[in-house]
Amino acid sequence: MSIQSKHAKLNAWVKEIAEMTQPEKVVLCNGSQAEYDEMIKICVDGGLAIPLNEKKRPGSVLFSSDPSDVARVENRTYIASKTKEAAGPTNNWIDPVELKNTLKGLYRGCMKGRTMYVIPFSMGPVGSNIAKIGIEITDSEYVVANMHIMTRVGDKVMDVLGSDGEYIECLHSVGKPLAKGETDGGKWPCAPIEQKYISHFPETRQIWSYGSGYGGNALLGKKCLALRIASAVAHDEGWLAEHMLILKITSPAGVVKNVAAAFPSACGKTNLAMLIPTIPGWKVETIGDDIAWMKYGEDGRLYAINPEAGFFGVAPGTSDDSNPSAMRSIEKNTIFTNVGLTEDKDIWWEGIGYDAPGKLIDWKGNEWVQDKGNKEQAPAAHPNARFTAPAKQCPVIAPEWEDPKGVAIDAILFGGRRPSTIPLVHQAKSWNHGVFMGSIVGSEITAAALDLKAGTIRRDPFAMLPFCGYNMGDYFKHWIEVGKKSTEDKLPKIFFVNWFRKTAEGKWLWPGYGDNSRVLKWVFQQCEGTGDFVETPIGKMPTVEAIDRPEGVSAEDMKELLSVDKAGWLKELADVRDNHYPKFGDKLPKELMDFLNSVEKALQA
Ligand code: SAT
Ligand code: MN
Repeated sequence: MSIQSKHAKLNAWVKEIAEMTQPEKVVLCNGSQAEYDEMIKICVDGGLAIPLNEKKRPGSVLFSSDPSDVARVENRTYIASKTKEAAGPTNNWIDPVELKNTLKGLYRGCMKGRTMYVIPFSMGPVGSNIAKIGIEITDSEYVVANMHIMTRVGDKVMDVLGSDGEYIECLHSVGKPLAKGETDGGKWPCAPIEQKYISHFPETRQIWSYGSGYGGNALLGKKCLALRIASAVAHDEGWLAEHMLILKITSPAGVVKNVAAAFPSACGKTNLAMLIPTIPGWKVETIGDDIAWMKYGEDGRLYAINPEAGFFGVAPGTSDDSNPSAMRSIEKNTIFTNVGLTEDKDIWWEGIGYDAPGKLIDWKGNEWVQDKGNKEQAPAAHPNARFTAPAKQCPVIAPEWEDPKGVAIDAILFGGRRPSTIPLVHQAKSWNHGVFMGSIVGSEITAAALDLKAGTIRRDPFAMLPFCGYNMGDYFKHWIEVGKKSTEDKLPKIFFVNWFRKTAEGKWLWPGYGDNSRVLKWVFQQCEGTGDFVETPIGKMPTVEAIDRPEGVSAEDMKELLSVDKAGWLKELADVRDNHYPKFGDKLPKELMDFLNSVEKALQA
């Protein structure tokens, strides 16, 4: 069983995998609308998907996954480089030979009773010299349909691949073979947790994923290729593959700046990328909401592309208030996963901006009636429920979002959920100081990963902790090396933001969402050299008047948001010194230790 493409190496690989996994048949995906429709029809006919109300939500469907398969699984995610040192202290490592043996055991016969799909896809505009081609083999129609939205799939990719083009091998199975005559019976297919393996072989640029059908575990173009494998490629080739949104901001005078921003999963990257400014005359447009690939242009500036073609966004909390552009993006042709279903076959989730209209079916398939008095009520939508929507449906998508040369980046932001200590915004004094800031990012844990305790703070350097495909110490060094290839005047300015400050009583100090434009305005001004700022031990900070105060934020609050909490910072840095940096041993660049020492000293002065 194989395919008859022009690419002999691909044909041979497909044949080898088909022999191992033993599917019913093999299909080479062409990326057409008819193919997408057929995938959806197979899922609907099999009881895995529910078509939504054609009048309210045309072309859209709802999937509900198995309760064991609702998010990325970090403790089942592996970087299988030849040595443990190459994977580094922050990744799970297994010897690649051993892991391949284990996986081959699992893959043997795993597609029995299913169709094996071969998906040629491009991360980045097809044919762009920044783009990379992947081939995902999968036995999941859900994956094929999602890949159609999230990447560029099909014949046009095969054309670029030609007869000997390079591609990244991405092998995926849900890990649930079917016996003769057996069907899924409407149950989301996946393997038990201890059989899930999200495996990466950075040296041979391969991805082998087994046992999960959800999100980043299964849509292998996203975190697996565009971050874990791409970060390793970028390290070797001298560019950056980052967990960053890209936005374009235009001032009332018509001046444009492009901003890339790294936040851990489920910290509001999609909301920031689609922000509607609350300050008159300013405009924000979206280029990407999750991943940025950045390379130097001939002018010594960093240019970024969004390698994806869609949004895989967190549904709960998305509303006309928090993100009207996302709400417009998901009006049609959208795949919803693990949200609530209304009686008239529309979707609903916690924080959608209105009460549940009558009786729902929750994400687990049970009847659900909203009980607002009951704070303990289990939610109708899983907290990591998602929408998959084409980026081109976003009303604020920037015209240059598919420009193959990318956009020149003026500023890079780091951030996380930090209820205390970290001010609303501060700016690095230099590129390397910015690398120091990125290296100590910490955030309160969210629901985007299954196996972590929500609510506690963990260090998530550059928001890449679960996504860096090699030794994080080498990754820090790589950022420093990248900076050496240009000069401070051309490099993006680096900022650290925190929308998530709370008072001791637990009240938000900053309204966030559209009001974050006030911080972006200061970032813009700093790039222009027109912002008002003061030098502090932790970096440059806006004067209290430099940021327009939003309604509901008192002058007192503003002062607290923009002050340096010396005691808090000294505790923060002590934690970095005692618990974070030691993990990297002699891989920790000296430059970062120097910043730790000098910032600490300045705070003590
Ligand atoms: O499941 S994904 O990895 O695609 C989403 C996320 O964790 O950001
Ligand atoms: Mn993400």
